[in-house]
Amino acid sequence: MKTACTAALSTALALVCLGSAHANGQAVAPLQDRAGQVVGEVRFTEGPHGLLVYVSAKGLPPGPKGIHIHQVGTCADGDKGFVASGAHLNPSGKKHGWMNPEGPDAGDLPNLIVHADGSVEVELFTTLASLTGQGGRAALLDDNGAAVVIHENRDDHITQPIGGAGARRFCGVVKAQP
Ligand SMILES: [Cu+2]
Repeated sequence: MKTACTAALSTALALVCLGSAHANGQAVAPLQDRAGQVVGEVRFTEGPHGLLVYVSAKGLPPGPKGIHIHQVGTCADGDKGFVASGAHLNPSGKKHGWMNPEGPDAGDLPNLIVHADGSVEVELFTTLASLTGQGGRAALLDDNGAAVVIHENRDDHITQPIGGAGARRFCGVVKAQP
């Protein structure tokens, strides 16, 4: 993409090229457990109307698990349960929950359903977030970054502040991909 864009910059295609580079932005969040072991990853791809969110992880208890985008880009406090990643990404101050009339907040995502072997692989989509503010959507790569957090329990999509999803089990700092 970068090579094609550089070549196109001197042509009338430059604007088209820049638009498409913007739309194809990517970021990755390597997931770690509380002991700092890498247990999977989350990949974000910017689209014209939202973010594709690819999740791959292992070592989780089977069943539904809440997953959210949290507002601070740190996972350095695994020993304390990743509380430093803060609350959900929520610049517009909405209530938590896809099923909440006053929600959802911009960090909300559907639950993961973990297989009996502890693994999960899924592609999600959110129209509420962006990498750098595209479409006026909440930005992951803002001044304090963002982290993806996978919780211990199911998110009921309505209870405040996190749908009863419980402790923070896995965490990944979102980093822009060149
Ligand atoms: Cu959360």
